Amino acid sequence: MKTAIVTDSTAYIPEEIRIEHHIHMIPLSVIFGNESYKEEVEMKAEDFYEMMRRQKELPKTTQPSTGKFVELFEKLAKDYDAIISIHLSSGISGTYQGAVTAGEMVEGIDVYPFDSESSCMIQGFYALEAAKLAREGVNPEEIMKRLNELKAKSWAYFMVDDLTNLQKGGRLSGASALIGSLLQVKPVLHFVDKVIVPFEKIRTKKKALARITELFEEDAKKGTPLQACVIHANREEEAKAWIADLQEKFPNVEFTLSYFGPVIGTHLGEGAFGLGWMPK
Ligand code: MYR
Repeated sequence: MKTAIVTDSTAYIPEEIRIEHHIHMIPLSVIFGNESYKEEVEMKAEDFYEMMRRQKELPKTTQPSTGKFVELFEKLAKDYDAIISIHLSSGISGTYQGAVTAGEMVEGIDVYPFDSESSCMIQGFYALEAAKLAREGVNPEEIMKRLNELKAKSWAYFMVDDLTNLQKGGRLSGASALIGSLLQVKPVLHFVDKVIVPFEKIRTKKKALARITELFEEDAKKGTPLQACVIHANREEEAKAWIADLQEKFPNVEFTLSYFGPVIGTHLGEGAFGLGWMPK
């Protein structure tokens, strides 16, 4: 049984790692005015933040079309028996639904869409785990079971420098009065039932990062071996310093440095940070 692993660009798995693990990637796009760029292919994070800073209008983002999914799945059907397609939360993007619809349209291959209910490197960890199991010849149902087990024990908290982008892009859920009261602070955010909601109202960035570290610590001290990722929106040096600090406190945890690329960066804005983790 040969299973292909597909994920979308918002997992932000670097190209060389995708190639090494035979992970197929379908890009979402970011749109500036009339120009659309496939992220990770035509637009990299390095260029994106500078471009966003220069524009008055916020860029927009789009999911891959169902046609692009069909094209990819039909190509994979020539070499594989099944596909596991791992995507950003269905509560913030139609990408997962695109994979579901295309999976129903394509013949000759079984497609198993997986809703990460999160995004970024958390989604990347699922794709890497699925790729490892597929390489070992584990069947797709078992791989899906493992991914669902990991999902039940995975966490992600993040903070943005400014809530405006999230609010304007319509990706912040919760009572509007509460959201209004958050605009001047640095709330910690997380996913609940696939959508982004405020977790706690925190006044400063320093305190927000400390609170996220504390939430991680509560889980890490239970002793389950963990893998974790620190994710940043164009703040690599600060993210590296945070990882160094975390690594010193939690020497048994495997930390990965990752980034919010153009599509997620459009909604979170520059200066956002996140910490995600799950069992190893
Ligand atoms: C689309 O246009 O379909 C893409 C919409 C993407 C919305 C992104 C919202 C922010 C996600 C934050 C993820 C943080 C994970 C740690």
